[in-house]
Amino acid sequence: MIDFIELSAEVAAAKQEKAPVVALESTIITHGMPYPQNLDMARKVEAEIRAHGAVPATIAVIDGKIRIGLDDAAMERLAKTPQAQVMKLSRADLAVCIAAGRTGATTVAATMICAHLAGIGVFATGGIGGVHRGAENSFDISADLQELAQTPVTVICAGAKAILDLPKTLEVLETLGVPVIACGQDQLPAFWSRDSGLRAPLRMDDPADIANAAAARAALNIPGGQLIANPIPAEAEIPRATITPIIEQALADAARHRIAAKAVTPYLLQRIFELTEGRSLEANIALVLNNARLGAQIAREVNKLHLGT
Ligand code: PSU
Ligand code: MN
Repeated sequence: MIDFIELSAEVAAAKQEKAPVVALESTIITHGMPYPQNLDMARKVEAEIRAHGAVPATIAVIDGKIRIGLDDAAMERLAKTPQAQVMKLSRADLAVCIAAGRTGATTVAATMICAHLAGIGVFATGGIGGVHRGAENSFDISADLQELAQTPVTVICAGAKAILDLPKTLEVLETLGVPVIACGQDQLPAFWSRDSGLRAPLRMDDPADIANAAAARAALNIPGGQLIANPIPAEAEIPRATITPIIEQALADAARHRIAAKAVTPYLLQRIFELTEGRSLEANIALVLNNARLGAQIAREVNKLHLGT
């Protein structure tokens, strides 16, 4: 393997034993949540995956090395580092961060690239990037969508946030040939809310079916991954009617402060956290844990296919 990739002892042992592994991103830690809740979330998500029979691999670039699986010290260091001091890495930035020996947190796109390099096919997160509202003027479309089109990793999320333009995000995913598969319901979930008001293009409720779909895609030689949209648990959701005006307010504030490019998503998340007095963060943590659980189940099914059991 390329010498700037380092597997943690736990992940290396899992690979050796052919145990199921679930990748996790680090931008959610550095740019998605405040300290100390981010660190607490990162530890709980890993514990949840272990409790469901898989091995977690949180991915980040630390001092120019891609780390697949972080020990607690690295996790804590990352969680405490101010946003301005850690690069937010997407496909465009990964190689530069490594060459410069810097530290960066991987977005969905960069985590998919690193997971695939390490032979990990399942990745659980909160929300993916997508087509931003007003993209017809700003051209702000997350590189996460392109990555899903080309890198064979199954990504479990809770839908896309309503800070994005959800119909446009679905259209771009369809154009790129990315299967968007709702789990447990017909509707596309919208991150903090269970229902976006849009029907998901596809639905699969059984982790074994989701694993089979990934295998069939590979057998057909179709590049790219799958996006699994897993609704937030009912008891943790913020209903759409409650969150909609808050999102509108946060978007208006972002426009007023001329927030652009990579800063948009972190700004909106922080603003919504303030406007909901922390409730958005509680919901965010609940949905990530829920996705970690489903990720572990899917990884176990994928593993059975590989082992032929
Ligand atoms: N959505 C969230 N929390 C996050 C992100 C998205 O609910 O932390 C992060 C993810 O890492 C995602 C990235 O890949 O933001 C997308 O950023 P951009 O829109 O700049 O591509
Ligand atoms: Mn963007």
